[in-house]
Amino acid sequence: MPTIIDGNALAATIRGEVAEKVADLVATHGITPGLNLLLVGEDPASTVYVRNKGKDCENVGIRSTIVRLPATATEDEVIACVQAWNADDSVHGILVQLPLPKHIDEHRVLRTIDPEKDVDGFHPVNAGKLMIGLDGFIPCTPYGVLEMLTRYNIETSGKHVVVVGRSNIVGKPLAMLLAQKRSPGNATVTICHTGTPDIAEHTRRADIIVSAVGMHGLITADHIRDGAVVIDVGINRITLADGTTKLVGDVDYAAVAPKASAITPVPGGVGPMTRAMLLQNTLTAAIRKARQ
Ligand code: BQF
Repeated sequence: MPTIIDGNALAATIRGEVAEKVADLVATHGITPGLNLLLVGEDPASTVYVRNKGKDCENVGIRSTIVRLPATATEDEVIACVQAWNADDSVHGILVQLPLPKHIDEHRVLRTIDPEKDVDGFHPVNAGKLMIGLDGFIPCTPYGVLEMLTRYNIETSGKHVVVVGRSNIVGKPLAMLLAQKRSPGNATVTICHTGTPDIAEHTRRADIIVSAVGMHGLITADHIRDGAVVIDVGINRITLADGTTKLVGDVDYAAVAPKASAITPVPGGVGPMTRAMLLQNTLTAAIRKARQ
């Protein structure tokens, strides 16, 4: 059976490391890192995500403030909130929970965030820095995947990675990061997406498969070559026959795990790492500010 990559345990380790460094920053500079989170509307999943991110902050000594605006808030109201936080020196990180209601231009909102406070790494400046290998902020999910590969000593150099999914949040940045000449990285990267006629044809040749699509059962045993590493970024809520719901990934875990050399579960895989790397990015933002 494969190595189960334990995202909960790894995230707990990272939270511990962040907590120590936060305490250090408080002791040496009198600076408490602060994260402000904006939630627009009442999407149940988003509400839970934001609440958990706030709790995570509390657990490591990062100050957090959650502001909720109604789904009817205007784009200008959202922008005004971000601008106020840009101007506030006690706010080191700004997170606008996505997705935003349809009448709000997401790109315009993300462009408004000060790139040095952009702990989600979604500002075009940080996307551009990532693309050319400069230190900006790496989006939390790709960052979490890199940490999983590093801390489980999974070699990427010279390997063939197939990323399924091309979102700006996961697929595209992760593919770029893994192709770069550094560690982890230096991989040959293939990106598959909805325009790929036969995804399995590509994934069967992969040493490492990352699926970030959001489609339960997309990756089956037939997609995997023996001994591949499987990273499941998908988070899908499905309803069982008895009416209860559960979280599953993109990967048919029961069928794929026996063929894999290492695999991430859902829940308890990449998801907790996403949350942990937000704390790391917020700490980094505060440290960079302290050094200015
Ligand atoms: C787990 C997210 C889609 C759209 C917007 C742990 C999270 C999820 C799962 C979590 C996600 C997904 C987040 C698990 C944050 C990841 O144990 O499997 C943690 O909190 N996530 C988000 O903030 O916005 C999203 C997915």
